[in-house]
Amino acid sequence: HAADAHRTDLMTITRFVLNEQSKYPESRGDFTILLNHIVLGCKFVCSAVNKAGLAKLIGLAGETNVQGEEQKKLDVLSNEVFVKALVSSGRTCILVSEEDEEATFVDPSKRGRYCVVFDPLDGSSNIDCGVSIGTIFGIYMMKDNHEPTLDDVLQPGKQMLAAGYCMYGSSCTLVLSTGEGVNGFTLDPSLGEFILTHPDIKIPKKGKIYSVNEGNAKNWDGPTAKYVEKCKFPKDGSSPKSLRYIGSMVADVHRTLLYGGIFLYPADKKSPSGKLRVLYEVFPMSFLMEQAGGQAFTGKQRALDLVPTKIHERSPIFLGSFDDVEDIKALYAAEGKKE
Ligand code: P6P
Repeated sequence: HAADAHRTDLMTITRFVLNEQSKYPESRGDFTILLNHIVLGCKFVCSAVNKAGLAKLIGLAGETNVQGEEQKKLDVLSNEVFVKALVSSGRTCILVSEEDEEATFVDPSKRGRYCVVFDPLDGSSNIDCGVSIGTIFGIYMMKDNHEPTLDDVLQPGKQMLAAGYCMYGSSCTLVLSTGEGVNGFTLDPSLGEFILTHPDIKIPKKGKIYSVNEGNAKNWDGPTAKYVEKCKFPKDGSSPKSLRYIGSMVADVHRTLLYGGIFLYPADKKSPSGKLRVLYEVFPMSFLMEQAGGQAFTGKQRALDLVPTKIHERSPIFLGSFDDVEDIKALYAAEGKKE
């Protein structure tokens, strides 16, 4: 029976990636090993995040825990777990984390060919109120086999081999693309395995939702203001879009990917480059959107064409359903013609 086959034919994320990688005869399993270590990090964070509330309740996560040790902030702890997992994989040479000012250059004895950029716990300010948060990551291959340098991670997003996020919410969902579409996996805690639950995710061509922090409206530029106005007061007689804004990028992007619509973090007078970071927020989410049939735009260009010059550089971002992003691109193009 199909249902039984599904139950006994467990498509775990490891098996899924092994299947994908087997198409490349030259692959030696390095990517699969790297991914397994990222998955290990996600499992750890999922468990820690779910306990955080309880730990706080029973005083574990106060200033000190029952062992009298200084309780680490969850994002610091998550960062340490990911750095250690990635280094111990023996497949990485450079790591860039939102939590670390400088890039980590892996010791030559443990070095591999991959560069991983990640935000170990994005949106962590939302933990205390139980809002979903997440890990975001992107993977580059080092540019050439010389001594690794920052140039190996200052590559445009279109050079990424893979990108994904893990959302810690009502369930723990890992969404991944290795360049051949987007697939979603849900952690089965009884197995400790991520099981394929959302095969071949495609974002709706057009959506009914816009997602932006309206509190910044005073500082928006013309095209963004015009676009949001169009969402609320459509001139073509169509119904207004709904506003959904969680304030946690992984949650807002995950909803956009599954339901369609557009997520915006525009530039504004206070932050001319917007707020979100290029390497480990904008690029991975833009990579996923394009792989799912959507698109991602910075206000000036295709997001994945951007060439970063600093590892913590920011960029404005408009991403989501293909047609919705087209609409805002048209407004920026019209603005450009005026100048
Ligand atoms: P604002 C969370 O702090 C974060 O980095 C993203 O996860 C989220 O999309 C954004 O900032 C929210 O920013 O300015 O709307 O609170």
